[in-house]
Amino acid sequence: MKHLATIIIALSSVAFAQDQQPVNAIRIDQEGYYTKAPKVAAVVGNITATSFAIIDANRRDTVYRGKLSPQKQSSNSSLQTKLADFSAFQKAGSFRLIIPGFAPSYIFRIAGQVHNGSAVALLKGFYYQRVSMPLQQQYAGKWHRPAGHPDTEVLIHPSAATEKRPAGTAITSPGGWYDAGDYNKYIVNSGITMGTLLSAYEDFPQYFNTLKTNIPESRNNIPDLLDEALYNLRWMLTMQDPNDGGVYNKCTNAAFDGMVMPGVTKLPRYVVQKGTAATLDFAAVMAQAARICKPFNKQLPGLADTCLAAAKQAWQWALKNPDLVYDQDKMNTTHKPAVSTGGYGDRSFNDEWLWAAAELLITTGDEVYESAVNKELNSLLTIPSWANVRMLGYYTLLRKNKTWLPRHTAEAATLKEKIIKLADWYITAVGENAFHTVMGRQKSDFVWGSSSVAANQGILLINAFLLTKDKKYVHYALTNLDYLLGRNATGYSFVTGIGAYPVMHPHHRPSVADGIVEPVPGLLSGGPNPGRQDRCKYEFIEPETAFTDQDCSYASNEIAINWNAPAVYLFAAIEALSKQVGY
Ligand code: 9MR
Ligand code: 9MR
Repeated sequence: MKHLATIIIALSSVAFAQDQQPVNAIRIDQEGYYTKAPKVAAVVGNITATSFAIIDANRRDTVYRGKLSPQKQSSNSSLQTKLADFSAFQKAGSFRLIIPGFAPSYIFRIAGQVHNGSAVALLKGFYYQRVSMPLQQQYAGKWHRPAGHPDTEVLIHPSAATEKRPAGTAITSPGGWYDAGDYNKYIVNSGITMGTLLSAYEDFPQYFNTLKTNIPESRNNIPDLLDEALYNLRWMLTMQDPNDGGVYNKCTNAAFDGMVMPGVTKLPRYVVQKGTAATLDFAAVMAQAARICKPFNKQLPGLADTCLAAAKQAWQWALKNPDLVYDQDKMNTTHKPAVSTGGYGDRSFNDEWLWAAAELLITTGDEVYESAVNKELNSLLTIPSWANVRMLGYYTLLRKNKTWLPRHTAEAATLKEKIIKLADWYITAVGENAFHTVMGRQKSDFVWGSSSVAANQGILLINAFLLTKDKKYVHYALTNLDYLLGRNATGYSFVTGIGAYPVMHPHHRPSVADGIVEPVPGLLSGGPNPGRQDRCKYEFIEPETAFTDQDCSYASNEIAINWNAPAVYLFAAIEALSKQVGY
């Protein structure tokens, strides 16, 4: 304890002792911990200390002492850690964690609803991605900016030409969200993003009915989450060719814009080739949106019907074009201009069929969609990604509904069992994990957009909770929220604007070009990706450490709507459930 005493004395001086290295070795959830939830921190290094203490951030007295875990070897890097479990300390306030030989942790809060701030920020992140309207200061604060691309004159690319819409025809396709750090709009990626956000609403309507994000629509008697989603939904509707129901893969520049503010460049915008994945994802989103918009018919006259008609028309097109891959390289051999923006070139569509059929079935109750659902009930379960949306369909089938559940009790039971089994598989290794997170179950968790892997694992666990009411699943989901906010091998909070040490230089054109020190807030950085496809300089290259907070790093430090959406779901779900599970 002598060490501890020395540190406490050091803390009372103005600055922390300079010789305590390394800084930020104590990895905490930088936003904080719920008063009565499990609370864990990890300290990285070769650690001789065996104990830790929590001190009050203001009074600087010791309020809790605990024992560190034995040293752990991470299976995702050469890092070693010890864990500090202070779950038993259940007092609200502001604290630091101290360990002899290390600089004190950042200040963290212990409180109820401690993650409401980040849940709101992550949803607000979508507002900052809006394409065709000015972001006014009263909503956007210092990140206010003029409208980006108007997209009121978008050309039919030769790859998308039809008799009624020959190449060069101008259509209008305004609005929507920029996909990521780039300025293009992709239907496939909008699909999973919208499905995830709309599912968050369907699973936690009460929470979202009162959640405000200070957007221009905040007073219109529609939940802000839906208002935000509608901004993109209305764009998506423009991406369907009304003549045949097919959906264009994307609305895009021919090549990526430079690192400039949106709308500065005036280069032509195109819609390119229709595709099966895009059209089925579109059908799924429109079908789900139709049933969600229905009760808002007064505020949104006719929109539910429009969505449902669009979904059905898309489904019909897909039946006639069941295997149309978007192969950009191949397309570029026959059509000009060549297009080099994001491909999202999915090649297998069984999962999109299941998802679209499931959403259409639940919304309409129409048996024509049933066989397509039944065919796909026995597939392997995996957490979703832009190229694999099957799980979204499964979640929907099991969500409280009058259409499928009551008539398929046996199938539902099997599906439920499989989801729980997968959730259980994810949680079995947390005890050995060096950061005490579900994330990192496998090295392959660390891919391009690994932060969304963590968030989607969290969603799986939340669904396991919804199906079983077993609180342990929420506790485990929370470990991945902690991961995203700093209890990880990099030490960063991956959400811009949240925590003491958040990413500051995401590959996000507005954040690079706006001249403001802080990046646009509420955006989730992609996270460690040992693929390092951007060839920036990385100081660390192991699976869980291959991350660099530089704006050149689109492979580890871009932001994207399909990463923010599962984070919105995870953070909002845990906030929404926090009372029920006793946090
Ligand atoms: O900014 C682009 C980012 O959104 C993409 O994820 C990434 C991979 O497709 O490409 C980025 O654009 C880079 C381009 O591929 C190569 N020249 C530099 C561009 C900006 O860094
Ligand atoms: O998220 C996508 C990732 O799974 C792919 O490996 C990568 C390369 O094709 O592209 C990512 O998506 C990018 C898209 O192509 C363009 N906008 C930015 C997206 C995030 O980096």
